[in-house]
Parts: sequence; structure tokens; C-alpha cells
Amino acid sequence: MSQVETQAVGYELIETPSANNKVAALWMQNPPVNALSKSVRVGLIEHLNAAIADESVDVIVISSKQNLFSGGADISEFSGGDLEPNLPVVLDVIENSPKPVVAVLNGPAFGGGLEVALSCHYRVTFASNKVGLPEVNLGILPGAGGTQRLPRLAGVQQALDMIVSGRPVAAKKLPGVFDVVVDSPETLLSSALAFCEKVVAEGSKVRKTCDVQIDVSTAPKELFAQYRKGLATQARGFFAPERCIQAVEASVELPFAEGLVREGELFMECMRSKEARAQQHFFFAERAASHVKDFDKETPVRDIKTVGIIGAGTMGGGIAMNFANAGIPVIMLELKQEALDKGLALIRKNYENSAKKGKLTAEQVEDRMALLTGSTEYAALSDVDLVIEAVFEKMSVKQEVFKALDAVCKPGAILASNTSTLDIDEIGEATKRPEDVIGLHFFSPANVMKLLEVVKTSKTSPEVIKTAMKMAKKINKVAVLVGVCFGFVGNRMIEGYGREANRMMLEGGTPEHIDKVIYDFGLPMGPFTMGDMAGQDIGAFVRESRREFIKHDPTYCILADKLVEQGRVGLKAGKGVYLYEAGNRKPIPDPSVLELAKQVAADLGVAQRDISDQEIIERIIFPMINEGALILEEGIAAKSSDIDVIYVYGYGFPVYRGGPMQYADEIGLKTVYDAMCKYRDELGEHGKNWFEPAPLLKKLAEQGKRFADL
Ligand code: 3H9
Repeated sequence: MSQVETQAVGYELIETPSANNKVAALWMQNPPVNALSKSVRVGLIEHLNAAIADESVDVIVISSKQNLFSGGADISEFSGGDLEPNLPVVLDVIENSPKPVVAVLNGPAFGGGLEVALSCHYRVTFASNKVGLPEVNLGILPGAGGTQRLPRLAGVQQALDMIVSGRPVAAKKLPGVFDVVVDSPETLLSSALAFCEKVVAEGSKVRKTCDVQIDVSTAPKELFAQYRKGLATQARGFFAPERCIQAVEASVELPFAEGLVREGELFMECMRSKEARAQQHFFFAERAASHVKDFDKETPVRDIKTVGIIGAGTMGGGIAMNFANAGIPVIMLELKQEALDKGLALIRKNYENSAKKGKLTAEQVEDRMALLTGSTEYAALSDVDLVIEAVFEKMSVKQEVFKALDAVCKPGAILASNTSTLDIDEIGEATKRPEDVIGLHFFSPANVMKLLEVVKTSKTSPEVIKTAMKMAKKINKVAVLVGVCFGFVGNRMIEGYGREANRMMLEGGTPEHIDKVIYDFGLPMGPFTMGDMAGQDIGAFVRESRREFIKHDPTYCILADKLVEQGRVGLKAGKGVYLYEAGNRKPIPDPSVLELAKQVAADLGVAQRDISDQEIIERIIFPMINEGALILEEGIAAKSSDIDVIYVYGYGFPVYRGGPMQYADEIGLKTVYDAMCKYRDELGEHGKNWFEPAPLLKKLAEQGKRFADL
């Protein structure tokens, strides 16, 4: 056995089990995910050529000794540079090798990683291994032959599903793709070497995927038409999914070489799109959110083995489910047994609904319920490692709770509040251990929404911050660390969103027009539909706690307040800004609301006029961006990409725009700044109060910079 190492691909000569044949094993080794960076591509070509030239070598294997085969092309190279040899060139060398090349997938293979395997002559893996072409999530399509080779091996329908959805599939479900699927990874290498021997024994045939003929009868025109139709809502606003379909269509309609050319054209079209820039920004933003400066490798992490949750309402119950889902026992605390029983029954119902949909087995439901116990005594929380309170949103109530927790919880227990607006520093003052106090702001429904705002106070210790960030990962949340201010990052920025929507209704805009423009912009629903769904009374409650702050310009909320006074609190009442038929969530415009808007506008001396689509976007989205700039200046968020993560995961901001701050970077900060100045100058008192550009926005716009440059 001889061994030659390059930096990114190892080379080893191995004998097959009977010692009859020699295998050249090419080990990709580019941590952390074996991305196919330039060094890997160069290494693969060098070693392939060496193996082809070495007369003693019978078969070539491409594999990895890491826990995955490859995470695909190196996304950080997409911004340019010296990229030769590119991936299709490497795959060309593999496919045209005169000696058989076997891909041995020792772990997941994604994107270009799977494309490497598809260009090999044979593929071996284990049953549960996951493979996929997730490029669509980056706003692109598989650009190294994946759209042409996968339909040839997996069938057109399966390839379409994988390429358009980006979802990984277990190897055992892809019989056309794999020649050998072993039960467990432990036996993979020995089985792969035995397979190599068989390949040699059978004449060392090179079996090129490009030579496989697609059975066109399996891919009639209607298949693609139906696919497009089924995808319309899901792919709304995205650029890549339609191009993915076109590329697979090309695999059916064109010979392989022409199909590859078409794939290349569509790939470049996607690469140049603003959606791809946004989605790739978001890919890194999500990962960067976990890189925080508040702790380092040396900072200890506390063990979270049991959790207490105070409040068994919808929020508390949702939070508890996250922990039970992760196998962590929870003690739920309520003052009254009845409330506790109701809360636990609601959780059971939620789990049973999941079981009905086939997402859980009956046994899993019972296992999870067994992790949830309840108590009406604070003393029950004496031994938990973390407590999260989800009680009524009032400072005095929260402080009482924290005082009680301080008295019963063991030293080292983390005391967390799920408040969405209150000052957590002030909450922490109720305890003798403010360094153990932190905010864990879950978004509703807490068992579904991925986002967790982790709110550090001025006193929270690095150890507690690090523990909270790690714990979030364990319960499958995307955590973003923020500082204390009213509403933290998400709810603070959303204030301008609701404010301008209401104010524009006063100025003559209709709720259905404003909602449609925002929906078309990519949000899941417009501000009025959202307000009705959440409950207009909730908005009024938050405004009430902010009267001091907004008293200088209450014009925008007078109309909303009047609607609440009339009992128009939203969907739950059958009437809010819109009307609703019983059991139906579809908003029905109500002319009487416009009439009321007209009257209020006349009383306040606000002129009514037509409002354009552009003005709606600028007035609703730009103040959010401006608030984001203030948040960055104040250090409430550490980086603009953190704000984007909060908005995509917490508020449904379209990922194909990358989040509000990336959207601003894309259209140019000068555009945002100029529009803020315009509305400040044109909207009278309202403009002066709410459209003053943040100093940071002004500075970056003047310097021609982006938030991402900070
Ligand atoms: C492609 O293949 C195009 C081709 O069709 C055509 C080309 C011509 N590149 O996610 P993690 C980084 S497009 C560069 O936390 P996990 C990531 O940023 C590609 N970097 O690990 C992070 O860095 P940091 C198609 C990458 O174990 C670190 O690695 N492939 C890449 O939870 C760890 O990542 C995909 O879309 C990459 N491809 O999950 C797959 N991937 O530590 C994208 C990751 O500095 N990747 N990084 O924050 C993934 O889905 C997950 O990373 C994976 C591992 C499942 C592989």
C-alpha cells in the first residue's frame, strides 16, 4: 500500500479483498463539509490522471474519510476569482476515464457532491445515507450536469422532485442511482472493494451516465405542465424553480451534450439573479448568526437536563413542546390546577393532530407526553436547569415571578423570560443573580417557528449566553443574539410596518390594495390581514404600553383604535379591518371602514389621495430598514445579517430578497436614504416624526457602502 497526500484530496493504493486487483482511492478531505473548492478540483484531476497512468491500478474510487461525502460546490467561491478547473471539467475527466470510477458515498452528498457521484461509472453507499441537489435553495440549479444525469438514473419525476424541491432523499429510495446499497456504514468500504473486484471480473466496463437513454414516455409534456401548476404558490417570487424545471425538460428533449449546454445557460441566468445573491447571502447569514463575540471556545456551557416553564397557555405549551421533542423533561407551572390540566390537554391534542397527519407515531406521542409534568408549586422548580416564564406581559407580574424563582431555583439555574417587549434588565433586578437572567423570545406558534431571539441584558454572563445559544440548536431553533430595547429587533422594526399601513389608509389607501402590494412583494400576508389574524386588540394593547412614546403623533393609530373600540378586533370576532364569514379566513373588504377612514382623515385635516404601489412598498419597508440601521448603531444587533435572519424566520420576509437589510443593500442604500428624506419632507408632521433617516443609513449611503460592509 502506498500513500501520496495533497492538501485536499488524499491518494491511496488499496488491494481488493482477494488481493487480485488494485484500487486507487481518492479521499476528499476539505473540512468542514468537503466543499469542492479549487484545491479539491485540482487534487481530483491530478490523482485521476495519476491513477489512469498507473498501470497497476484497475479501478478508481472517489470517497471521503470525513462524516460526509461532500456538501457540494464551494459557495464562497461564487463571488468569483480564479476558478479553473471548474467542476464540469473535473466531471468530464471522471466520466471519460478509461478505467472504471466508483463513487463510494460514506456520508451525505449534496449539490456538486452528488454531481461528482453521478458522473462516476458506479455508485455504492448505505441505505439511510442522504443525497440531494439543494442548489434551488441557493437560488441556482445544479450546474455540473445534475439536471441531465439525475433524470437518466433516477427517472424524470424523481429528478424533478429532488431538483425543484432541493430536499434530500435516502439512498434506499433511489435504486436507479446506486449499484450497491449496504445496510450499515460499517460494512461500506469492504463491500465497495468487493464490488470493485466484481467490476474488474466483469470486464472493467466504464458505464457512462451520459449514455443512458431517457424513456421519454415517462416524461410527457403534461408532466411538466402539471409540475408548474402545482408549484405556483410555493415558488411565488423565486427565480430558480422555473429554471430547474426547464433544465430537466432539456434532459428529455435534447441529446446529453446539448442538454448540458442548456443547463449551463440556465445556471448562469440564475447565478446572475438578485434572488440567487439574496439566497446565498441568507445561507451564510443563518450560519453567521451562531458566531458571536460574547463568548469563546473556553467559555463553559451549562448542562440543560430539565426545564421549567411558567404559564401553560398557548405560548408556554408551545415552548414546552420544543423541549419534549428534543427529549428534555419539562415541569410546567400554573397557579391553578385547572389551567395546568387545560394546558397539558392542549399539548396532547397538538401531538395527536401530528399523529393523525402521520408525522408522529402513537408511541412517540406518549413518549413526549411522559416528559411533560405539571405543578402548581414554585418549589417544584427547585432543581431545574432552566426556567422560561411565559406569563402576562406586565413588568410587575414578571418581577413577582422572577423574585419567586430567585427564591426557589438552585444556584446556576438560568432564569429566562419570554417577554416580547419588556426591559429584561429591569426584570433581572428582581433577582439577586442578574447574570443568570436572559430573554428567550420564542415566536408564535412556538413549537413551529424556527426563530429564537436570545436577549442578553447588560449583566447576562457569557456562560449563560453560550448555553442559551447551544440549547437553541438542540431544540432545532435558529438563535439570534440581540440586546435589550423595546420589542428587541423583530417587534421594534415591525412597528413602522403597521404604523405606515394604518397611516396610508388614513391618507386614502385601501386595506386590500396595501395588503396586495405587500403580499406581492413576498410577505405571507399584508399588514391588515396580519393584524386581523393576530387580533387588532393585541396591537392596541402594545400601543397602549407605548402611549408615552407615540403621544406626539397619534394620528396613525386613531383609526385603528376606533375600530377596536367598535369591537372590530379581527378574525376571531368576524370583523376587524375586514369582515369574515363564519369559519372562513378570507378577508372581505368593508366599505364602512373606508368611510370611517375618510371621516377621521377629515377630522385630523389629512388629505386623502391615490397611493401608488411604489409608495406602499417604500413607506412600509423602508422605515423598517431605517429602524434596522438604528438597531445596528445602538449595538442591539451585532450585524445586519442577524436582522435578516430574524425577519426571514420570524416574520416570513421572503428569503429570495434575503431579509430587509440585504434587500436594502441590493437596491442601494442611497435609494432608501433618498426616499426617507422625500417622505420626511413631504408628509408634514408625520414625515418629520417618522422618516428622519438614521445617521448610519445616511453615512453608508453617502459613502456608497452597504450594511454588509460594516
Ligand atoms: C453547488 O453544488 C453548485 C453545483 O451544482 C454547480 C457548480 C458549478 N460551500 O451548515 P453547517 C460552511 S452549490 C462553502 O453549519 P452542518 C458553512 O457556511 C452547493 N461553505 O454544517 C459553515 O461555515 P461556518 C450545493 C459551506 O453540519 C460550515 O461549512 N450544496 C458549504 O450543519 C458548516 O456548515 C448545498 O447547498 C458549501 N457548499 O451541515 C449544501 N456548505 O462554520 C450546503 C457548508 O464558517 N450545505 N459550508 O459557519 C449544507 O446544507 C450544510 O452545510 C451541510 C452540513 C448539510 C452540508
